[in-house]
Amino acid sequence: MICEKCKTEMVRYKENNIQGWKCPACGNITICILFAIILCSCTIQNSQGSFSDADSAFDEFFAGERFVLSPEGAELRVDDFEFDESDSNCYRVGARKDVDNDGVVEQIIDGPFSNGFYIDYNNDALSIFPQFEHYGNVTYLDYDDGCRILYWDVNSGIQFYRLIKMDGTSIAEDTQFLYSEEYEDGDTVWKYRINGEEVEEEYFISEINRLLPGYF
Ligand SMILES: [Ca+2]
Repeated sequence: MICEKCKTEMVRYKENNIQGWKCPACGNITICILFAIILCSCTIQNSQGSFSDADSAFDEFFAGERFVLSPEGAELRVDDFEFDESDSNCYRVGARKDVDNDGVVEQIIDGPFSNGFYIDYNNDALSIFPQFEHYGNVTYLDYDDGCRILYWDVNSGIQFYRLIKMDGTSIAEDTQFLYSEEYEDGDTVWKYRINGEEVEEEYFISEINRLLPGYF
């Protein structure tokens, strides 16, 4: 590097944590301030867990270089999962998106069938989420105010939906909708429940449309 002031060849300069180039002729020091800013920037990103940190960690998991903690605390490697993009019985690599709304991407794993989970990156460790009870199918929905996780199960006599909004590792919103066919006094009737409490059909529909706009 050439000194901008006197055009002399500069030499490497290092003092404490500051590095750069110093001109042996005029004493001009360059780069060191910029370098200090870069160091500072990297430290901030690492402490929060940046997108690139998470991406690298997921890549290392798929390369077999990292384990992921199961909800039970087991250290699982990629070989502990059977991945096959063409087989619905197997796990499939899904999208990377900010499922838990903390500003850092998660790795979604789809399958088997319509099930799935996501891998969270936090404090340089990978963990499987959800760590709460998991129902059947899972869908990830993007809304203006953040991602929602929808667990759902539908068969002839029951429709179940659990809508969750995560705030990092904690649950910010959790609503369960149950629409089921039941026998009552010898007749078959449909019952509507929100978080276990029976409600009127009209209210049930308005709430499910309010919390899942555009879904049905
Ligand atoms: Ca996240």
